[in-house]
Amino acid sequence: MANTITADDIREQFSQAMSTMYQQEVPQYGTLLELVADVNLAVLENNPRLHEKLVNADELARLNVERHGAIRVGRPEELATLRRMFAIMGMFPVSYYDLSQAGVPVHSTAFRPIDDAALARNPFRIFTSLLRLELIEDAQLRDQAAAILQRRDIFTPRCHELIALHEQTGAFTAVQASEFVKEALETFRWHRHATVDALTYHALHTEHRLIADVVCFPGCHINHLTPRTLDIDQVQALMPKYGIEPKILIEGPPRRDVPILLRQTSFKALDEPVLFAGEQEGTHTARFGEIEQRGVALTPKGRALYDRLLNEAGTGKDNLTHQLHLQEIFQSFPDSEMLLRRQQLAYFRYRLTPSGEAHRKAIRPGDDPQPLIERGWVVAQPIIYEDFLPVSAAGIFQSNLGNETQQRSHGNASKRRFEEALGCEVLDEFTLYEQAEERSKRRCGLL
Ligand code: OOG
Ligand code: NI
Repeated sequence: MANTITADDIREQFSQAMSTMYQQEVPQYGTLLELVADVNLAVLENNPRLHEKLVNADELARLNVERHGAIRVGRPEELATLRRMFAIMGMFPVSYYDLSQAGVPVHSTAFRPIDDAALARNPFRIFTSLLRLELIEDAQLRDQAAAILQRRDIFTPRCHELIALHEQTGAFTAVQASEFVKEALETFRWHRHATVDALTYHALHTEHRLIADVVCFPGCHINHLTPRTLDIDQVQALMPKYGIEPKILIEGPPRRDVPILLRQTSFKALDEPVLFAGEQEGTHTARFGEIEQRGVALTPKGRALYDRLLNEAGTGKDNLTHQLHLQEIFQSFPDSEMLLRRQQLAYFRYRLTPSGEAHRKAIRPGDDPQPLIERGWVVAQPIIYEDFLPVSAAGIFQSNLGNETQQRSHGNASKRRFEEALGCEVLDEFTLYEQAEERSKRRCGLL
């Protein structure tokens, strides 16, 4: 079909529509976008080499575009329908995150593009959490929450139809795709009208703020969007000047020469007016804005080292002290691309240079890439981390739940139950990075 459009096109349209909607809904998010754009511009002005690198990688135009968002749902069927919806946009569930260990009664996955070309086109991801009603201890409240959730449909009737249509035909025309994006957007829209009365809201809220957020509204409102910054420390420092209150700590690894994994921070969720059933007025605090800065994806060995050092560092009371402390602890994490590669701590994408192409015949499968890199035949570029970090995610959740750390360590991660709800297994992130590295090595004749 000539007028068929691709999953990548649909994801691109969808992420733009989400951004526009969220800027209208949460004006402070628009301010955050301005701040991020200002800082990115300043970084590029001071760093012509980085500027050139981004131009060469075709990344400049999309620099200030959102990289991820997050939603929370209440019922297994909702999660399963989201899986089908996101598949149409080329987004698939990767990794399982158990947040219950951090006192947050959800478990999660991230829907994201998985192949190299799709990631390069638009890496937009949605961190998606499913409420674990079984962690509500009060049986009566648990049943009540389940009954409330049972009554809602977070998808429009037309959205259901379009998902089914795409599953039958395998494609959308441009017109169908636009209609699909418009209908899908409704699922993530904010609703000022709660579905419950103030009493029910407060009962659920007292059990856990997150439970009230998931259960008491007719949709699964997008709770934040996250653009990419080139200097997260700078954005964090400037937030107050822009009238934005940052969360206390930047999550993730410290600033380094070679960035690893993911650093994130956010502004605190805003108090927003709501109307409960019976027209009683109140407020609800759930929605915020976040920024991220990504680095190289780590191998299981690198990740184990990261987890160990992060655990050793603990958390701090203020960001500056925390970052200095992290930097000290992370001195034992090698900070050059060469060492990360040689010690197999991180994943890289290999490419032949023109002189490498000219000597292709001299390259044998199994050759050590290092001498070839030194000879200028091969270049190795870090593979960017595309996933999330459970400790960081817990920190983001908690900063928006009033910093309360209600320990609720049931510890029993239920990956299997999550996958049953989802309707498929989640993909393994390490396998995806390893395959990307192997593909690139094979193209060079190194494998
Ligand atoms: C999700 C929090 C986690 C991240 O970037 O780690 C997250 C939520 O608050 O629903 O978005
Ligand atoms: Ni996030």
